[in-house]
Amino acid sequence: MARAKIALIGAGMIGGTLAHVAAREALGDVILFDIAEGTPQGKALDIAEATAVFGSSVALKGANDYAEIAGADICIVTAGVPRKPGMSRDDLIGINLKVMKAVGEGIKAHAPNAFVICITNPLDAMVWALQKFSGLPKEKVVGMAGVLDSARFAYFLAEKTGVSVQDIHAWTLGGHGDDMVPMVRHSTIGGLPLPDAVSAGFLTQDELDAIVKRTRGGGGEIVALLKTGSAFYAPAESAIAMAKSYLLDQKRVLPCAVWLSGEYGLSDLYVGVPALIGAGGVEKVIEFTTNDEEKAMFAKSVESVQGLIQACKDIDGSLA
Ligand code: A3D
Repeated sequence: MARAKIALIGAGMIGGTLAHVAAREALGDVILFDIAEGTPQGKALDIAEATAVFGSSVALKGANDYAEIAGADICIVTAGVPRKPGMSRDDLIGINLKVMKAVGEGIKAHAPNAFVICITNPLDAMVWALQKFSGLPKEKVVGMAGVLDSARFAYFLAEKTGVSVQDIHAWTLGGHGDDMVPMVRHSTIGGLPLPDAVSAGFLTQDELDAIVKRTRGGGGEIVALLKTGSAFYAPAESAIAMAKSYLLDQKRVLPCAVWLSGEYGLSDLYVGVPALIGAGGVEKVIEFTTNDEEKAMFAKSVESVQGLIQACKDIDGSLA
């Protein structure tokens, strides 16, 4: 069977990390695409030389021409600009919306059968716009944010309780903004929902509240430390988990920004919910039961996403 073709649109910090991980895991041949001349070629060559050390038979190539992504099985989009300290994700909308238009048209022309994972911020609005610009089926276009936000939540819980991160299952839903919704009742430590883990003495309620707050600001914490860009290792790993679920038909249930058509009482927008990812793309949306407090937090987060989508429509009339 032919190797999968993985197109990485954007060869910056996340794109380069994606290429490295995809090559190490031998997920398929990698095309690194960017508008910057030399960057994708240099990173592809560097990683290709490393394959001789870690022993992987995949091919890597850098490109500045969309024709090179022809027939890609999967496209992971990080093209655009990241945050600098003091910026919110929403401040990126003007620049990154134009980038999504170019990327969407490139994918439509050359890789219309691909499964597309968008990472560019502000995530929920950019994946919405990318689906519109590309015209690809909605179940084949998803956004990566929930896997990362949930990983941060799980890591902070592991760090505080001393329980292996492997036995912590955390869920974060809603938009990828500071009002995202860490799902305390649905997240578990060794199978115990977090309220029960508090009762059992794994951590105090105050510690749990602080972790929820830290999770919401997790991206900003890294931006403040790095000063020149945003997180890239954990975002790349998160997108790889989604890509593997599609390429290997693993049917994992992962929190992703997906198109909703009635689920959670919402339609016509992308927002983070648990979704089953398999060879068909988004094969099912899982609806968590939510109490009044969770519903209110989710509604607030959705309101922010709707505001960003409206801003996209205001900027680009073709989206209205
Ligand atoms: P960076 O290292 O700047 O890479 C972005 C790359 O995009 C650069 O190499 C640019 O040359 C390239 N680029 C710009 N315009 C175009 C274009 N029109 N076509 C093709 N390539 C282009 O950024 P990064 O890799 O650190 O981050 C990429 C994006 O991911 C940013 O928007 C971040 O905000 C976002 N991000 C999202 C998350 C989520 O969880 C959703 C996490 C971290 C970063």
